[in-house]
Amino acid sequence: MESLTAAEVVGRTLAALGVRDAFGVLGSGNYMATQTLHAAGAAFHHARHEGGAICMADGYARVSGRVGVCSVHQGPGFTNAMTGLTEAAKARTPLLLLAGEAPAAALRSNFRLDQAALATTVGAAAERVHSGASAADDVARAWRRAQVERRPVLLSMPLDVQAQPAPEAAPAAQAPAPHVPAASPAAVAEVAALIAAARRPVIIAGRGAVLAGAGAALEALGEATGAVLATSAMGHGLFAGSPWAVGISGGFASPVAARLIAASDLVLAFGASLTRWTTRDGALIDAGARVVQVDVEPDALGAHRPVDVAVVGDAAATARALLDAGVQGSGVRDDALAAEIAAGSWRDDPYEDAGADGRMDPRTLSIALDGLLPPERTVAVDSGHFMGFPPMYLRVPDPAGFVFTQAFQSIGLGLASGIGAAIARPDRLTVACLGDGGALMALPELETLARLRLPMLVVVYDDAAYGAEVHHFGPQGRPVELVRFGDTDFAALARAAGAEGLTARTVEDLDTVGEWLERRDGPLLVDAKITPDFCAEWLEEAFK
Ligand SMILES: Cc1ncc(C[n+]2csc(CCOP(=O)(O)OP(=O)(O)O)c2C)c(N)n1
Repeated sequence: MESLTAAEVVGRTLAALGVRDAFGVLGSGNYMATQTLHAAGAAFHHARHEGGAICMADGYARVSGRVGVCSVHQGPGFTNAMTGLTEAAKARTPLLLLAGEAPAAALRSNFRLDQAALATTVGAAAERVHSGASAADDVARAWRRAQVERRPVLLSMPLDVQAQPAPEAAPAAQAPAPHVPAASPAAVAEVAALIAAARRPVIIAGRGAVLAGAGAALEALGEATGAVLATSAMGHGLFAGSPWAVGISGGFASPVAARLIAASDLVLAFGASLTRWTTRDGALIDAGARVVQVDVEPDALGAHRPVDVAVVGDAAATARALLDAGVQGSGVRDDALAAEIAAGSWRDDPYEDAGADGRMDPRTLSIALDGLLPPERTVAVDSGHFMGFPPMYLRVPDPAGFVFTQAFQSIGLGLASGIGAAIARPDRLTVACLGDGGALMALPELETLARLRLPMLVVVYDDAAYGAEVHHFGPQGRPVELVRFGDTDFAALARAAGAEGLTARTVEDLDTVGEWLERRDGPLLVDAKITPDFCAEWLEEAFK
């Protein structure tokens, strides 16, 4: 029998667990495990920075529902991945981060660092390959935790352990289906009573509802109660296509959505933590409204605002339990409401175009993109002032069509999470929407995008500034010259990296995107020059 090392068994076990794609940056500490995983059949997508690699695995997991896999070198390879790891932890992405590790006895190794402590500090779980004999089990345990606990798990591989002989991977046990707690009968009865008394209920579904696959159950609950349907920004797309869906609740809510949500007398939050962003600092929840919050995590209940009924339960299982209990509500879903909702999107909302001097109004740009791009799309969005425009104006087919890396509110994660999403869903056009600041922070992955020849669209909302900061401090009368930059030629940067580049100063300039859509033979970056002067209302409100 062929003799294997622990590192090889790690790779083989991951392949046996069904890993099809892995992302990472190779160094000596993760070389053997990754090479073996690749040799056993998984594609390896090499990033140029570990910060990109981890976001690729995160984006991949978000749109595919599979566990994302990222592989990095020990020490600096691992620390480079920290921001993306934190985002994945806060967004509850099931992900395995494979990392080399200095041997336990190498106390003065340059690479030495308490990786497990760092991982757990940011909300990931930490596991280790303990010995050659246990390597296969160690991998299977880390994998299971990622799935069951819906979070990233670091699997550290000490270099000395990697070299130990190890028994061939036993056929790895697939992780059991995650445990889904339903609400208790008492909680169901309490919520049912509130529903019976409500006249204008609204269901607000968040990322927990997306992770629970609760869309159909919540739509059925909406049917039974007459509720208006909304999502948090993180749940965007969950009710796509429903005539009773008003879109996103919070700062991104259209005037019609805001009116209907604020007029509700019962808020049913499923897997949504009702942050200040989702409630528009509380303004979208009427003072007399009753609030029910359903979440699998007890500590999420009431964390951002008081709730009348706090229910520990999975969003889908709890919605089904309510339906099984025969809940009935008296919300009115009539033709007038349907017509108001149908005509109430942001795209229908009139505005005065603020474009000037060869720079577009970001709303006009977004509406043009929505009309141009095929409906089967994945929209990945970075952070910054611009980040409201894509969710407000670009439709998505379902929640897997929307990757919103805002759990940690870091800029610079959007390009790489888009790359991961594009690899996971080649059947859809991925469009990564970035600010110029976030794009420059992610620049190494422009080379990855070009090298992998991904047929992906990158749109840079380029205001030549850290717009969020300009709009934050400018109105306070503070100087903002430190956060305004000279013009960056992103089209030239794209071409230098091996992608196509286009500079767009008007909507007509986007005609080239239409031509590219016909062939999609590689990535296209659009440097969309937008006016730095227009500030989105949601940001203005937030900074007041
Ligand atoms: C990693 C990180 N650094 C700094 C910030 C603070 N920050 C928030 S928005 C922003 C500006 C982003 O600029 P850009 O990407 O151009 O988007 P814009 O705001 O102009 O739309 C900054 C620096 C952050 N959120 N994350």
